[in-house]
Amino acid sequence: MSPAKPPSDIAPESALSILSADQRRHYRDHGWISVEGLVDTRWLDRLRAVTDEFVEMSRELTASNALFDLEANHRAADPRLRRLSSPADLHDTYWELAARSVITDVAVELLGPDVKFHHSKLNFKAPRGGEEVKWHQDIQFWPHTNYDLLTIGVFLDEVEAGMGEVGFVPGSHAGPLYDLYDGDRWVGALADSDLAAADVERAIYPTGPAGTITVHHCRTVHGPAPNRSSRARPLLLQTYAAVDAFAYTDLVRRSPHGEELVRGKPARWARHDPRPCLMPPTGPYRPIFAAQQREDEPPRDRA
Ligand SMILES: O=C(O)CCC(=O)C(=O)O
Repeated sequence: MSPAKPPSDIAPESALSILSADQRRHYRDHGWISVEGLVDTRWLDRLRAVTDEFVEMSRELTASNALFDLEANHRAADPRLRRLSSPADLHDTYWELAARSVITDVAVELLGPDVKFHHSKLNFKAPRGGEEVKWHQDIQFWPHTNYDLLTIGVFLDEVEAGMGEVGFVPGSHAGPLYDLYDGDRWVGALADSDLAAADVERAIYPTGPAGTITVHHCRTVHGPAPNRSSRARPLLLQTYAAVDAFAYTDLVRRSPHGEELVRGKPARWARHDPRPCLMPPTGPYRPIFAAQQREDEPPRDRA
């Protein structure tokens, strides 16, 4: 017999819980939460040191590649990165944060007890104009048999209003999935005509000191804002899945830690949510920024 879905009631918190029952309820009802200063200074120092090394490496590049997604005005003297792709596959420090830290505990408290890592990315949002990410939902980029996936963002530096903080539309995880195609073309963003229906005006934009985390559900509508400040806004994002959510695409199957179990036991049964999911086009991987800015064809992305 196939296992039943775990009850969605909020379990009482234990002495070891990272999140309070109220925070877990907020995530369930609103599809996002933020927790100020959760990641400690020791972690932040390690993460920043490794990140500085990757920024140094990017100086010699003149074009984006599989690891580094560069802004058009990236220069050796003034490195402007949009994204470092799959950091958890590139350095043990990022992987340790994803797999064995307070962040993993948060993923387990919201999805658990059995949880897989899916993928990670580090979005830099460079100062003075660092590129916006348009309104979107994540799951259409990497559809699964159900919707028990979430992404945890860690602020590597303080984020104040105007620094390109991400906005989340409360309750949108329980609403429709939007079409991220424009006609036949995958654009990875909601159509302008859907923005009113998605009520993006109601979005909440969490700010906070370095170490603050945001957690958003894979159906939550979230997006944009360019960085107008004079500081970069490095946001380290890691995505997790309940073990019985199985991917329909092979996006991370070749990445070293893609779909690796981080807590509990693997699943033998896939759990299927009856709600349909939009599929991204097949083809080579292309970063979200390129898709949304229509920098090139062909189409495919991991959000
Ligand atoms: O970095 C950001 O501002 C947004 C990130 C995001 O929504 C994404 O990469 O899916």
